[in-house]
Amino acid sequence: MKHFEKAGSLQRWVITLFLFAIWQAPAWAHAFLDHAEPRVGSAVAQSPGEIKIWFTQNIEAAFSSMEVRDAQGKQVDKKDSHLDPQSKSLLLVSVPALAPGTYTVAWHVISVDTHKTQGHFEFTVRPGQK
Ligand SMILES: [Cu+2]
Repeated sequence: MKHFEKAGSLQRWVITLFLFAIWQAPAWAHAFLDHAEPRVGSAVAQSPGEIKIWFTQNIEAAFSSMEVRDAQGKQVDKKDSHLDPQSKSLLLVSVPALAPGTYTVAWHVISVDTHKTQGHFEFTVRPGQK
């Protein structure tokens, strides 16, 4: 009896792993935020000049962009979001000197396999921050 219980739990484990693999597979082909500069949720002492987001895979320049909004929801970036010429997984946008406050970076991209993803994150400009 014990033997069968063991086999059963192993079987469940294998099935769980299998389902997880199937469920994960499409996500491997999507472009998600890998890391950003300024870092997601971080506070920086000075206005960054530009925002950079690295994605987990290459994205389509024509269908990918990001925008930066202040706490009032006003768009503050220079509307020049573009792919880095050297890296098709790095999206950039310029910003003027940002006043102290919290900013939201919203991005939506289409990866080279045509899948659409989007997201947003915040960072704060806080003079005196080390
Ligand atoms: Cu995909």
